[in-house]
Amino acid sequence: MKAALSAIAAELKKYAGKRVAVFMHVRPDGDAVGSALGLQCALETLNVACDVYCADPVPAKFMFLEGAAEIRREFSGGYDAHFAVDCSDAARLGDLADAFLSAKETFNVDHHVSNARYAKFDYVGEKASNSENVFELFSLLGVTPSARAATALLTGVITDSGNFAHGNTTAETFYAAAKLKERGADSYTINYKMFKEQSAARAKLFGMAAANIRYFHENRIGLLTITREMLEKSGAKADETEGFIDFLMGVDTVETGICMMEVKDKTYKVSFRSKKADVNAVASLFGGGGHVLASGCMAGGYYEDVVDRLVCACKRFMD
Ligand SMILES: [Mn+2]
Repeated sequence: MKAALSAIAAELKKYAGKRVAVFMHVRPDGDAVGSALGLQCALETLNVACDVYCADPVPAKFMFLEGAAEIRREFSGGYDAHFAVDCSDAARLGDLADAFLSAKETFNVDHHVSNARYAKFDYVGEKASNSENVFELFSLLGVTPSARAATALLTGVITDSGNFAHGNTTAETFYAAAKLKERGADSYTINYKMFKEQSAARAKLFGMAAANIRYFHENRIGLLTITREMLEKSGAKADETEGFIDFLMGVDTVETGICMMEVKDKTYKVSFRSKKADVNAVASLFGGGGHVLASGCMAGGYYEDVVDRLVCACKRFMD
C-alpha cells in the first residue's frame, strides 16, 4: 500500500519497546548497508530493539561502519515488524524474502522507480540514494542523527551517486550530504574505504593491466586484458578488478572500452563501457547484454581472434 513517509514515521513511533527487523537486498552495496544501519540508529533512539539482516555476507569494505559486523544472515524471527530498505522487489532479499513477507506489519522504503510495492506500507522517494529517504525519515521522527548514523547514511549517498558524479545527483543530494557532514559524518574514511583502499596484489595487477592497454580504431577503442598469468603473478583475485574499466574510460581518446578477463583456456569474460555507442547492442551479438553505456558477455576462442571480433563489433556501433 502506498504510504507517505510521514505516515511511516507515525507508524514507527508505535514500536517503542518492541522489536523490528531491517532487511536489505542481496549483494549489498553502500546504500543498502548505509540506509539499513542508519535506520537501525533511528529506531534504537526511539527505544525500538532492532536487528539488521542480509542474505549475503557484507563485504569487508563496509566493516568500518559501526554495526556492520553485527548484520545477520540467519533469521531468528519474533519481530513485531519487518522493514526493507533499498530493495525494489521482495525477491531481491534472496533467501530472506519469505522471512520478510512472513510478518503482518511490513515496511518498504526505497528509491528505485521500478519498486514493486510489496509491503503493507510502501514509500518510494526517487532520490539519488535511499539513504536520503532514511535521512528524511529521521527528521519526520524528530530524531537527530548521531555521527554513527550520519556516517552510515553518507556512505549510501556517496556510493549511489558515484561520489556525486552520476546523472542522478541533484542539489538535494549535496544538501543531504552537507547536513550529514554537519552531524559528524566521517567523509574522509568513507572516501578512502569506498574508492581508494586496495590490496597490494590489486595494485600490482592494475599496473600490469594498465601497462598493456591496446588501442584500435584511431585510439577510439581501448582494450584492457587481464590474463590468468597476471592474476597469478600479482596474487590478486578475479573479483578485485572492479574499477579497471573506469580507468580505461578516463583515457581521453577512448570512446568505447573493452575489458577482457581470461577465466579459463580460450574463454573470456568481457565488459564493455561506452561514452556514446550502444554497447548493449554489441554485447547482444555475443549473447550478453546490459545497459546502453555498460554491458558484458562471454566470448571464446584464440585471444587475437576474440580481440578482432570484439573490436569489429564495437566499430559497427560507432559513427
Ligand atoms: Mn540504492
